[in-house]
Amino acid sequence: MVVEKDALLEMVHLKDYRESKFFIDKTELCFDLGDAFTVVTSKLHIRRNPKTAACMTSPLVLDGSLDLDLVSISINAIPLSETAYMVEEGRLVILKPSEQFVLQTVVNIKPQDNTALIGLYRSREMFCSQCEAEGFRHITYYLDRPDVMSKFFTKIIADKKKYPVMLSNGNPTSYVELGDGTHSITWHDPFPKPSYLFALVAGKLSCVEDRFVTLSGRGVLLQIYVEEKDLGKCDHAMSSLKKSMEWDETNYGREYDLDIFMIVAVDDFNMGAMENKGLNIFNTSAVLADPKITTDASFQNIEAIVAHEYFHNWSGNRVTCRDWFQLSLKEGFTVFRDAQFSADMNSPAVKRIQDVSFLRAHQFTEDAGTMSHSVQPDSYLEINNFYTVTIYEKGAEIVGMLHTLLGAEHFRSATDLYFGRHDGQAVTINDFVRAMEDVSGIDLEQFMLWYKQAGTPVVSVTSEYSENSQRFMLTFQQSCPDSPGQLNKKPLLVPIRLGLLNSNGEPFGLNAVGDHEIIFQLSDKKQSVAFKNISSKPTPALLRGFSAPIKLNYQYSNEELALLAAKDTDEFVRWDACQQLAFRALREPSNILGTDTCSQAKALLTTYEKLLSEENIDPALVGLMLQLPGESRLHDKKNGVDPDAIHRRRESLRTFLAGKLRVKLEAVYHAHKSHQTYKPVSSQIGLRTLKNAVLEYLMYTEVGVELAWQQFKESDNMTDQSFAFRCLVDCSRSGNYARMATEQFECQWKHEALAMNIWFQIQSACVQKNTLARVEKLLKHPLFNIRNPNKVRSVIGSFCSSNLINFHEANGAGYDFLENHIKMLNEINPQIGARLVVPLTRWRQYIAPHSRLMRRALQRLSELPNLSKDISEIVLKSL
Ligand code: B3K
Ligand code: ZN
Repeated sequence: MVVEKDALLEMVHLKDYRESKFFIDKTELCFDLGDAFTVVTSKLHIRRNPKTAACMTSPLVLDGSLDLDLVSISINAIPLSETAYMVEEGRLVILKPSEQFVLQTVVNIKPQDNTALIGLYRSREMFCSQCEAEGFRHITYYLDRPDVMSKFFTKIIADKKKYPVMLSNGNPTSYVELGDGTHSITWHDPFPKPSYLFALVAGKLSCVEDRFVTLSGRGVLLQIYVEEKDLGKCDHAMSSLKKSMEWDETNYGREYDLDIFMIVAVDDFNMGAMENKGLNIFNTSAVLADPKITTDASFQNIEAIVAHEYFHNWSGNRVTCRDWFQLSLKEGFTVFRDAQFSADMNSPAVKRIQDVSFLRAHQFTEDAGTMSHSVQPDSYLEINNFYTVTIYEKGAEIVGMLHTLLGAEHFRSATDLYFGRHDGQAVTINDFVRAMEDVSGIDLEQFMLWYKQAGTPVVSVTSEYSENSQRFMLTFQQSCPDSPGQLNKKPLLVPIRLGLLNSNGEPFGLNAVGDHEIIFQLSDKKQSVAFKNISSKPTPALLRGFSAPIKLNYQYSNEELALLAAKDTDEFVRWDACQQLAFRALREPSNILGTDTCSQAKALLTTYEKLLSEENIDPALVGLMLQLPGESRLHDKKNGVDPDAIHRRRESLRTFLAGKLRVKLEAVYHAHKSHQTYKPVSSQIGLRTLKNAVLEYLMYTEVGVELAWQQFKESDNMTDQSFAFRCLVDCSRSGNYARMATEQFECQWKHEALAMNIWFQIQSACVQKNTLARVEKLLKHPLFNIRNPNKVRSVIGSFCSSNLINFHEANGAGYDFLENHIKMLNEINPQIGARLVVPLTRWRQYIAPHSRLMRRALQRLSELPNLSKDISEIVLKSL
């Protein structure tokens, strides 16, 4: 890794953490929202931290930014002389602060020019804010760090007609009509909070209301604010919110604490949503739902995000992070909580398989690349680059392992202890794990390495069976590849849930009490476990439920994998056995497909045949098992990746399977058409998942286009309509139908921004030749807007991350395309640019000329003057 000197100087290190020398007990803000600029007056009640009293002479350094135009400054109502303070690189330095004082600053800011969408900005006609992680410093001078917690009073003044609704955290305390066409409102949040949880919204918004009565009988007003045209699309989010509130009471004993809980939907938002205290701000895509424009996946996503942000009220807000190195303390834990919730609301098996699939496709890849970092990183240049799948999803897996090791009961006692012990505090991952230790008595010192060591551990398993002694032994050996800055890693504590099956798929008793499943705790580099009274050679079902985020290798025969796929009690193991068979088939040269020698493809075919005839199996599971590993998983190699060959092989295998299974597939397709009114419930979702998985295969046969076209025309829901649309767009023989579907879709949905995102996204991901030209055209479409992150993700993101065959066109046009758009985003929205540049950073994995051309694009980016911290951290680490 070569990181330039200047960049290194700005790195923030965990080892440098020091307590704040000052506290802010009370924060009084006044926002005067104007068209030309906004005036922010802040009155901070500041006090020295008695613990750091040794530094009595140290100045007060407030975070700020170049966006702040300082108008006036006073201490205890007396204007400050110019020699008493400095403004340096955006920061405000008070040279000789006293023990306790009130600092008042007035700054002007221009939210209308804020395209980075960090701090206070405008989205269409409204004002809104995003402060995590360090956005508050773009609003006013402050100690913008999570361990400085303060009570906020926020007054908002604005034109009454343009901004009838003005919101902030907590409860409204006073409202005044100011007579000159403006009005003001004051909000008070009684819970001390860090600045990253501050929020402000003002605009012409309508709201849907409901009520929730908490376990202890307190009434809470629930409000979802949207544009008037979207009022009919809030029911799903509202019911998800009520379910989340009830679930958190039942499962974690957590009650909501304010009188109001508000959600606001905004169009321009860098991510999904934000858990600001009492005032969650959401991307419209994470709130608005209607069967006609929302897919099953989005319905489930909305439910999960609403829950996630709501759960943060305790895991994140009431108990927050001491510093940003502890980010996974709130994110990993909250993802774990929302996954439990989604499992309870829907199908636990499907949820687990989806999560593992996501982890393998994204986190394992991240961990194998140049941005690999531990769940508690040691350093960062730009904290926004660390809102990663490692911090979130691997972090959640670690909490899941704690749950496995402690058992549900102890785990719950430990979270009770954690919330009770640290309520109102800013704490560390260590504090969380300590609560787990204190309750269970388990020594978790070795376990803590999961937070410290980056990389995906590999566990290789071998077995030995002795017929004479009826003994079966499993030997586990663990290792973890080196990652940037981390060599020679130590063995981890890995919980491995397992069982043994006989040749009929029945379970063996594994111990004296006859348990069919155990959790083997691997803690050494190499360790064995033996089972007695095993009357025939068993097939081990390993890592049930994906009990640890590892790569597990065991030399199964095809027959053993087929047995697991058909018979194991654990759905994850069944699905994973199919994936392994598919990987084997995908490695087979495509020219032997259909001949007698394609033994791997045939093994997969036999398994699929059985699966399609099986009764009493969840259709969703069959749908998932039929899906071959995505192309991106096949790119997941250290070197030698040939995107063209991978694409061709996968297409050939699908053609082969579709040809052989056609009759069955057609029958399944027709049998699973639902005639019920659409509902996003798991029973129906399962049917649609299977039906569409089957349709995808049928596109490789002569009946596909007709079926997809029928489905496109007749469906009454976006899941089926968009799936059929995707099938037609991607299919080489759909001819006029693809064009007609594209036109009809646009004509039908041009007034629905969220539906049009799907339209953009499907076309940009089209695997047919010349898609880049089509993407260039989409960028000129009147509905495309480079300032809107959803649109950028739908077109540029979709092309560069999901359309591997076109992005990696051998002439390098895809790479140049991305480079040019990163340059634009560097000026407009660096955070989004940094997310999008990642595919280029994998250049080492590819064969020539890809690797050279990708690297060249990165090199040119690195030479750009004014390259943002966000993008340069990713680019420089990758070169
Ligand atoms: N906490 C926010 C993410 C903030 C991202 C800042 N770049 C949403 C969430 O995880 O719930
Ligand atoms: Zn979160």
